[in-house]
Amino acid sequence: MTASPVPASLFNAAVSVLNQNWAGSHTLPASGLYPHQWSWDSGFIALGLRHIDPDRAQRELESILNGQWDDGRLPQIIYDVSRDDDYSPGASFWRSTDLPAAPVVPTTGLIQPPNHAWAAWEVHRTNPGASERNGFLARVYPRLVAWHGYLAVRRTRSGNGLASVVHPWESGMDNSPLWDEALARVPDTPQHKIRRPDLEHADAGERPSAKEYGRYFWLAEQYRDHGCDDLGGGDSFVLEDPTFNALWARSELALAEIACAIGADPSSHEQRAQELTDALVNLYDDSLGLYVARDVTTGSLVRKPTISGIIPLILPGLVHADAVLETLMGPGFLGSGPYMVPSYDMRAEDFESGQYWRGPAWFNMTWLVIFGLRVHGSHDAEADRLAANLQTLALEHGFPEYVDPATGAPHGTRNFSWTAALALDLMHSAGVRR
Ligand code: 2M8
Repeated sequence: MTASPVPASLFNAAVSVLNQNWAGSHTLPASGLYPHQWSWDSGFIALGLRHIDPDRAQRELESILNGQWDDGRLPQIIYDVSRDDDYSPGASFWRSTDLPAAPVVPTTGLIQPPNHAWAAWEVHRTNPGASERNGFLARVYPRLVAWHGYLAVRRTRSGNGLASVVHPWESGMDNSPLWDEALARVPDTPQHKIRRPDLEHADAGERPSAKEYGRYFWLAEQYRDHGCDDLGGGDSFVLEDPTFNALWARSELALAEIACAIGADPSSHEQRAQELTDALVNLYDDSLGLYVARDVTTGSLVRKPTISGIIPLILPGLVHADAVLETLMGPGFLGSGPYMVPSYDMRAEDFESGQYWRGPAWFNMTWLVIFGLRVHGSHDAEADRLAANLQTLALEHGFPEYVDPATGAPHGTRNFSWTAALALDLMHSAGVRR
C-alpha cells in the first residue's frame, strides 16, 4: 500500500505541532498525555527541529543533559513540577532531589534508550559553522561520554558488554510482548496508590492494563527504595534489548565523529561501537531471523518477533543483516504491504493492531527502519514507500502517536512531537543515502 503524495502543507503543520509543544527549553512529547520532558523523545525531536531552528535543537538536547545525574545517567523524564498531578508517576513519587547524586531538577531514576549522541552529531552536521561558533559539540561531548560511561559501568550486568534495562519503561516500548514473561514474575501490588491521568487523554484499550501498571509501579518502587543505585532493588527485571543496545552502538559511532570534530581521540568510541555490534550476536535468534531480548535473570532468550529485533539494521557491519532484512521484507512485517512497520509480527496470535507497543506501527521505529535500509543500501524502493507513507499519515491524521499498520488508522494521542519531527526530517532527507 502506498498512501497519496505528501501535500506541501506538511511542513507548516509539523512546525506548528513542534511550536505548540515547545515549553521554552524543550519540547513536550504531547501536551496532555506527556506533560514533561522525555529523554529519547528529545533525541528524535532534535532530529526534526534541526531543520527549522538548529539553535532550538541544541537547546532541546542540552535541556535533557541538564537532568544528568553525577553517575552519568540521563533520566527518562525531567519533571515540570507545576504539572505534577497531570502524569503519574510524578516527581513526588521519585523524590529524586533527596538523593545526593541527582541533579537539582526533579527527575525519574530510570533511563531511556541512548539516542542522544547520535542526535547531537546530526544537529551539528546540519549547520556545522554555527555549531562550531557556539561550541556545541565541545560542551555536550563530556556529558555524552559520561552518559555512555554510566551504561558501561552500571548497566552491563551479564558480562557480554550489552546494557540491561531494569524496567519496561526504560526500553521505550513499555508493553512490548518481549517483557511479558519477565513481568509475570513481578508482583502487581505496589504500595503507591496508582492514578491514571493518562486515561484522560487516550483510550484505555490503547494503554497498558491495570495489572501491567501495578507491576510497573512495583518495579519503580523497588528501584527508588534502593536509592536508584543499581546495586540492589533493580534485580527483579533485568533484560538486554536489541534496540536499546543498537542505539547505544550507533551513538558510539556518533561520539567517534564528535571526538574527531573537536580534536579528541575517537578510538575508544570506535572500539565500543564495534564491540556492541559484535555482542548483538548474543541476542540473535536463528529460527525467527531477528534479534530478541535476553532475560539476564534466567539467561534465556525471549523468542518474540518484535520491531526491536529489526532495529539493529541501523548499524553497519552487522553479521546477520541479510537475514534480518529478509525477515523485515517477509510476511510478518512488510511482506503484506502495510503502510508502516508493525511493532510486532502481524501473524502472532496476540498481535493487536491498535494496542500501543503490541502491534501498531510507530513513526520513530519506521524512521529507524528507513535509516537501516539506507545504511545497507537495500530495498531502496521500499524505503522510499515507507518514507512517503510516514509523511502522509502524519499529516492526514494530525500527527498521531501510532497507527494501525494495515489500515493506517490513527491511535493514541495526536499532535505527537516525534511524529512531527521525524516527518520533517524525512522531508529534508528523503532519498539521502547514509
Ligand atoms: C511512552 O512511555 C511512557 C512512560 O515513559 C508512558 O507510557 O507513559 C512510550 O511510548 C515511550 O517510548 C515514550 O518515550 C513516552 C513519551 O512519549 O511515552
